[in-house]
Amino acid sequence: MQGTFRFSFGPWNIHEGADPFGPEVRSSIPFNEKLALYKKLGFDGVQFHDDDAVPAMNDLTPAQIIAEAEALKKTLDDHGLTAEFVAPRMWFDPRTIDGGYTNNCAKCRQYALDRTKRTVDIAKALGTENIVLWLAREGTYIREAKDPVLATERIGEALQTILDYDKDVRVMIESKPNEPMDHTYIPTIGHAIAMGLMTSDPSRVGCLIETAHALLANLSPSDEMGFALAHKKLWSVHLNDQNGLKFDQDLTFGAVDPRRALNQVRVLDQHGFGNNGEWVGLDVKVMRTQKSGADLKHLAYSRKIFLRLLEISRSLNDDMIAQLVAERDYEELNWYILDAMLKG
Ligand code: XLS
Ligand code: MG
Repeated sequence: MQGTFRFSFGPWNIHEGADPFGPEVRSSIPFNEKLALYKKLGFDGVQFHDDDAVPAMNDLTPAQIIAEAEALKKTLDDHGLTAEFVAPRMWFDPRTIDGGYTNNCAKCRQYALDRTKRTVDIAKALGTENIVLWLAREGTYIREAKDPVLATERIGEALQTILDYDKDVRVMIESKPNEPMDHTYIPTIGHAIAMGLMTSDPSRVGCLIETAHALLANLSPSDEMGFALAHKKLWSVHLNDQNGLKFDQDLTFGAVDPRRALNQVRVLDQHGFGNNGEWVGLDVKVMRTQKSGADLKHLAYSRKIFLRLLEISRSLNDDMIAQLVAERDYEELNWYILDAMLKG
């Protein structure tokens, strides 16, 4: 079996110019100009946060939000682009700094649920049924601040609210163990998949795996993908790279460990990822000091590296691999893979 690959990214992957520790290093690119760049970079899909699509949504009525999203759908059509998913960006709102669905304050939790319903409205208007939940602040800085049982139940109830709100919507949970919180409640993809079981319709709850998030949990991204594929739950990916256990770096795919990247491409390809319309998302950030004019290369090169690794993976001789595995000659298999990569 082989996969079918088309690529997406979010407008946040073309970054504002400010280095958090220093002066502006490049100028910001307006949203509409970003849309015009997608095709040139080889991408057909756009991933959205709700307020990427409708920036002033907190000040608009539900009907106004839908009207703005419908206007954006026309712009996407003009550019020949497809919306892959919409995600509620709740971690910036003052009401959700201690979490949305797991906030200890009932009014704040209600805001989180209402906001998520608006996210679903935006998704529908943009022509997608996919909602991503990166549960950024659903966790704690100190364990005593929340009850973990209640918090888990509240995330389950939020999922149920989304599924009940729209009968076609599908939720992809994006796990991450830390940052911005010290610990989150959905740290790995096993946790994400288990959350679906707390709802009345687990078939509409899947997941999105981000390379860096798996690495921050000290796990193998390709094995995380394999686990989700075996459960038929891998509905999107955020490929990137990460240099050890630190903040979420979102480096160019394969930049730190090309072999680890090869194994992600390989598991996706060998298990038909994309054949049901899944997208390959590249959640990569420009390097902090990269100047204007050179600040799109992380996207183009991440895609190129994926395709180059795909060629290498497909050139590997499966019979030879099977024979080396049967002989338990893992050192020879190691050499075979490394040699292919160094030649490729
Ligand atoms: C975090 C993600 C995030 C989601 C959507 O790593 O990039 O923005 O994918 O909320
Ligand atoms: Mg991500």
